[in-house]
Amino acid sequence: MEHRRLGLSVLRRTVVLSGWMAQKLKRMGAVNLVENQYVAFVRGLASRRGAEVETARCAVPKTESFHGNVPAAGRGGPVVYHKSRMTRATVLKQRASEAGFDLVGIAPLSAWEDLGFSRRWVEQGYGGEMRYLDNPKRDDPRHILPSVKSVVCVGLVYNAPLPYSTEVSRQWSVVSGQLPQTVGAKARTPAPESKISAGSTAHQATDNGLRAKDRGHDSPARAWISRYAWGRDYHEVMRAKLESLRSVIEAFEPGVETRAYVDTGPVVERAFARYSGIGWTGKNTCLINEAKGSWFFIGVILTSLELEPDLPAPDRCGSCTRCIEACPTGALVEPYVMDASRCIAYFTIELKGPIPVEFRSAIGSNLFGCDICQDVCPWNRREPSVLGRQSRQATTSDAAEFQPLEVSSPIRESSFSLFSPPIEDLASLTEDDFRRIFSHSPIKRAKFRGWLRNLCVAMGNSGDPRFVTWLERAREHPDAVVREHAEWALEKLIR
Ligand code: B12
Ligand code: SF4
Ligand code: SF4
Repeated sequence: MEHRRLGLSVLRRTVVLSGWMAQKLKRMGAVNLVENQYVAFVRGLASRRGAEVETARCAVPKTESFHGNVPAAGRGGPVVYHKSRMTRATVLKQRASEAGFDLVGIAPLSAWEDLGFSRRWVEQGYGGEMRYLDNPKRDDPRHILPSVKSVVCVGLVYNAPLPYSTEVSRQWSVVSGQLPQTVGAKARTPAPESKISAGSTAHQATDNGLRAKDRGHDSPARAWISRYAWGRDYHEVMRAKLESLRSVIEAFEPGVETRAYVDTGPVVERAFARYSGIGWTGKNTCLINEAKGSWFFIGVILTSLELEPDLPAPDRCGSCTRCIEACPTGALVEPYVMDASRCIAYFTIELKGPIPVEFRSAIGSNLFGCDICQDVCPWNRREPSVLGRQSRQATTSDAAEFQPLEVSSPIRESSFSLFSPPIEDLASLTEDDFRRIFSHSPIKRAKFRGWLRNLCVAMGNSGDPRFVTWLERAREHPDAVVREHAEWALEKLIR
C-alpha cells in the first residue's frame, strides 16, 4: 500500500522516466510494464483535480504484471501504456463517450474464474429453463472469435428519473393512497431511505398483498413494469451505438476482427464487464459502478486487437445485505449468487410455462421484470449522500428512448404510461395492440400469452374484486397456462 502511494506520487510528478526509474517502479509494483517502449500515462489524483494528463516516455523491460488504476472507469492512478496502445485505448474511450455510452473499459481475456463460476452455476440448475445458458460457447470467447485478444465493454444508463418500485408502493400505501399520475413529470420526492427498514422484506415494503379496501376502492390497482423495459428495446438502442464503436476499432488496423453483442450472443457479459473495470459484481449479482449505480445496460465488443486492459473495480458492497433481505422470493441464495429459477424477472420474462404456485403471491404487482434488489441498493440512492468524501447519487437518464412509453388507453379517452400503469388499462389491450405497442419494447419477449399469465398473477395479488369479470373470461382462454393462472387469481380474489 505504501509502495502504491509512493509510486503514485512519483508518477504524478513524472516528466521523464529513465530506465532506472522504471525498474524501481516495477519493483514497487506501481506500474504495468509490457513491452520495450512505454509511455507513462498518468492521471491519478491530478485528473480528479482537473489537471492536464502528464505523459512521459520510458524504456523498460518486458513483464507480465499489471497494477494501478485506470482513468477510463472513473478512477485515477498510475498506468503505463505502450504508446500505440494508449492512443488506441484513449481514442476508443473518447469515441465511446461521443457515441453516448456512460461507461467504457477494456477487459483482457482473463475472466476465466467468472466463466468457470458461470458454468458451475448453470450445472447447479440455477438457470432454470434458460437453455441458451448451456451453450458451451459461453465458456470461452475464442469459440466465437478465435483471434480475440480484448473485450471492449460499455455501459449505457437507462435510469429514467422516476420513483423506484419500493418508493411508489410506499407512497401508495403510506402517504396518500395515490400514485404519481403524470409520467415524464418530475419524480416525487421519494420516501426517505431510512423508512425502508433494512430488515423488512420487499414483500412487506411493496404493495404485495395490499387489498383494495386498504388502498381505497377508487385508486386503480397498478402493476410494476421493470425500469429497463419502460422505453425502447435496449438491444436496438445499444446496437446502433455499438456499431459505430465497432467501426472505430476496425479502422485501427486492416484485418481487425470484431464481434459486438448486447445480450444477443453466447457471451457472459457481466464477467467481461467486471474485468473491464466498469463496475463490480454486487451481492444482487448486478454490475454496479461506484459513480453511476447499477441501472445500466452492458454491451461488449470482442476484438482481435490487443488493447491495453483496465483493472477490475473493487467490490464496494461491504457488509451491506439489503438486496438479499429485500428479495421477495429468496432468489439471492447467498451473496453474489442468484438462483434465477426463483427470480421474478425469470418468472415474468423468461419462463414460458406456468409460474410455480408457491412463488405467485410473492411476485406481487411485478408484471414484467423486477427492480427490487436494485431499488434498495445504496449505490442507487436518489438523494446525494456523503460516503467518504464524495457526494453520491445514481445517475439518471433523460434519453427519450428510456422514458416510459405513453400508450393510448383502449378503454378511456386518455393515455397511460408504462410507469406504474393501471392493471385495468393493460388488461384491455388486445393481442394486436400488444404486438403493435410493444414491437420496439423489451416487453415483446414475454409474448401475449406470457403477458396474460402475468396479468392474472398481478390481478390475483391486487385484492381488487373488479378484476373478477376479466379473470372469468381469461378462464376460458384457449391457452392452458392462461386458464390455470386465471383460476388461481380468481381463487385468491374471492377466497
Ligand atoms: C440470464 C440473464 C438474466 C436472468 C438471470 C440473472 C442472473 N443474475 O444470472 C434473469 C432473467 C433473472 C435476469 C434478470 C435481470 N437482468 Co439479465 N441477463 C441475463 C443474461 C442473458 C445472462 C446472465 C448470466 O450469464 N447469468 C449467469 C450468472 C452466473 O452470471 P452473472 O450473473 O452475469 O455473473 C457473472 C459475474 O458477475 C461473476 N460472478 C457473479 N457472482 C460471482 C461469484 C463468484 C464467487 C465469482 C468467482 C464470480 C461471480 O461471474 C458470473 C459469470 O461470469 C445477461 C446478458 C448476457 N448475455 O450476459 C443479462 C444481464 C445480466 N441482465 C441484465 C439486466 C438489466 C437484468 C435485470 C435488471 C432486468 C430486470 N429488471 O428484470 C434483472 C436483474 C436481476 C439481477 N439481480 O441480476 C443486464 C445487467 C446489467 C447490470 N448492470 O448488471 C445484462 C448484462 C443484459 C445487458 N446486456 O445489459 N437476467
Ligand atoms: S430481481 Fe427481484 S426477484 Fe430477482 S433477485 Fe432481484 S429482488 Fe429478487
Ligand atoms: S444492496 Fe448492498 S449488498 Fe446488495 S448489491 Fe447493493 S451494496 Fe451490495
